[in-house]
Amino acid sequence: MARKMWMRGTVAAVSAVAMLTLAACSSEQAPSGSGEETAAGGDEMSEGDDLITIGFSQVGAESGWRAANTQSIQDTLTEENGFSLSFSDAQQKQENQIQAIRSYISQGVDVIAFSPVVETGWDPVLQEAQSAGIPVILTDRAVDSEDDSLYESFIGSDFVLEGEMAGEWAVEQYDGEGYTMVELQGTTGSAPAIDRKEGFAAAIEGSDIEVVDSQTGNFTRTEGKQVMEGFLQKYDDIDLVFAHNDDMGLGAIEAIEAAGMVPGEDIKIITIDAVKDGMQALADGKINYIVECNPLLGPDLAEIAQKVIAGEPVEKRIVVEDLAFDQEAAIEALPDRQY
Ligand code: GYE
Repeated sequence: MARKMWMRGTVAAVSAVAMLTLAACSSEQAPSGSGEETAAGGDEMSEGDDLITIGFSQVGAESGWRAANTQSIQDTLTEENGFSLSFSDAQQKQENQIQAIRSYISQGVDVIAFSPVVETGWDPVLQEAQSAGIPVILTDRAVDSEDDSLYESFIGSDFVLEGEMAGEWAVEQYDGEGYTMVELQGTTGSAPAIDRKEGFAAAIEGSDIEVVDSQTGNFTRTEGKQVMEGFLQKYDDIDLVFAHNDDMGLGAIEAIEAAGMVPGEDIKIITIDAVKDGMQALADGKINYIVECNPLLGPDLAEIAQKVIAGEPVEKRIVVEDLAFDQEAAIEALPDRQY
């Protein structure tokens, strides 16, 4: 954790470098005669000018994971740590995110960060940010773009690996039983839905687990429940559910119980995230296995933003490491769980 601590003094120094760089840039581009003004402005830098202004466009508030992620970002990008944060919630809509990013560009923030709701369709707005000279940092979800110069860094988990870990455990536990499985997918077109599906499918290939249906529950508890209700009406022999996040798994538990069956026994459940409610359900035996997805991305984002502003090189991809839990491990981990 020491690596992720920073002090006010460091931030002030970093920002001073950034201000000087900016002053240098603007006096280069400014028409002759205006250089003085820039220099004078630099000398009169007030306390507030030390802060790195950052615009963050969040996906939404669809899950426990997202709540923990938002909290981490808001708790870290504080004035105390050298940031002035503008935060917006896109309610799971790409057009809202594009609008938020455009408004951060016109405000002229120092850095834009966002967690892209879906993978595709970002190039035009990222090019606008690039033309305005505003660096972009991606957190949590990736974009599918040919041009990786459009962002500085992408901080987040390896979702294919998460899907593989879930699938490998399913094979270890259930191969040979002729299980019938249904899948609750995350938001259509989002990186975690695409990658987790792919990783899981690859891991169960060659086993006798048969995926009979797969539909989106949009990463929410309500939609996870609705989709599971539909599955239960359609199929009377479901043995296993793979839900792309805890919340949809928790919705599935409600549907299974309402249908008079015992989740975790009659129908086994594997999910991803390992947020508190999911871990509690795992400890209670209602979920059978959870692969973690760490939502605490605030400290890494702060560190990368500071480096980018200071002109220091940053890694293009920062992979967040995830664990996995069975019932026993969940019982052990729960008391100290931060989210
Ligand atoms: O798993 C899910 C959330 O993008 C990793 O989004 C994130 C996913 C997370 O809604 O709960």
